[in-house]
Amino acid sequence: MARDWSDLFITDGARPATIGDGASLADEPERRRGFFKRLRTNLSKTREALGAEIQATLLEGDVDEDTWERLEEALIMADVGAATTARVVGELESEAAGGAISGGEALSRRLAGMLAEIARTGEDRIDLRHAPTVIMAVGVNGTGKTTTIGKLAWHLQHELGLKVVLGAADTFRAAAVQQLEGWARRAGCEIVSGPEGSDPGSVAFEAVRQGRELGADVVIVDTAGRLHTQDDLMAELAKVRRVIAKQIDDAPHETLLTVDATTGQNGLRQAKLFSEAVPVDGIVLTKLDGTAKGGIALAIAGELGIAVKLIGIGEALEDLRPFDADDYAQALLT
Ligand SMILES: Nc1nc2c(ncn2[C@@H]2O[C@H](COP(=O)(O)OP(=O)(O)OP(=O)(O)O)[C@@H](O)[C@H]2O)c(=O)[nH]1
Ligand SMILES: [Mg+2]
Repeated sequence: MARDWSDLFITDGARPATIGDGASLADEPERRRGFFKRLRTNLSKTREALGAEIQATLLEGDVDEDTWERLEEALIMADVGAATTARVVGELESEAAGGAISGGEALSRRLAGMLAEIARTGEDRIDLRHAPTVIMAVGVNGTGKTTTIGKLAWHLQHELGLKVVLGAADTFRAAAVQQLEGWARRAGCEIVSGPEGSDPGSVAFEAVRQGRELGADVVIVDTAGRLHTQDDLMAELAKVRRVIAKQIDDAPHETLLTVDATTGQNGLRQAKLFSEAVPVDGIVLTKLDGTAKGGIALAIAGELGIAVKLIGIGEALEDLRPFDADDYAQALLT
């Protein structure tokens, strides 16, 4: 069953789980099941791109030369990426040749297992055992950084009982600060901001300073959107990190890159270039609702070895969830 918020975060002990909106912990399995259903619905376009081909292959029963070609095409169509596709199909083919897989159903099961294995790469949790843990959100314009931070803050405060401070280091647009202020009000947490056009590093510095002073558990720093090809702006991210490290040596502890799933292979390129500019610890894959390119999670995990930690399947608070590799693979195929 889907991973829960408490599975995503490493904390140092029991915290009061004060689920908001009057829900109780007993409702949690129901909520998780509900999310899986919605994940499946939201991945329907990707599943159609992938599934029709695979289903046709499976119905035929026999696994032959055609099977591999069709499977390869289907995975590429779903934006799984050339390298990861070649790896998956190559492995399946050799397992089939060795007699380990026979028939469509066994192939489908093995494929689901393999996709889940690829998606489950590296450290897929977020360590919150620092005082405070500093999380920084980076990514291309409009990919969902601010929204993700807002939702994350809400879940940390209300479900894990943690104290959060937000840093509005997107000083590029005044509206960006207002947007984050709205989320801070909703989550009930403090926010640190500076005037429009001020130095993002100094806002980040001040946010971490105040986080320490207030005894916050987590400080989340928002940054302005930037293209992965804008070298000067990418260098600015490294600078913001250095300024944060002046407050806490090993901070930021977690750098999350938001990737818009609808951009497909471009998302892989974004992840590659961002991770060359700053260490990226995890991916937030947003807008999985309504895209046929949902296989991009596999391309990023398979080719770059960066774990997808969170997924967004809509704009509402409950639409952000910890990523679950098994659920994802299952929802892609069946
Ligand atoms: N459908 C859908 N929309 C989303 C999701 N995540 C974010 N959005 C929407 O995407 C739009 C952009 O989100 P923001 O959070 O402002 O993106 P950002 O990366 O902070 O943008 P900049 O600060 O301009 O770089 C908003 O309208 C969000 O509501 C998602 O998972 N699904
Ligand atoms: Mg933003």
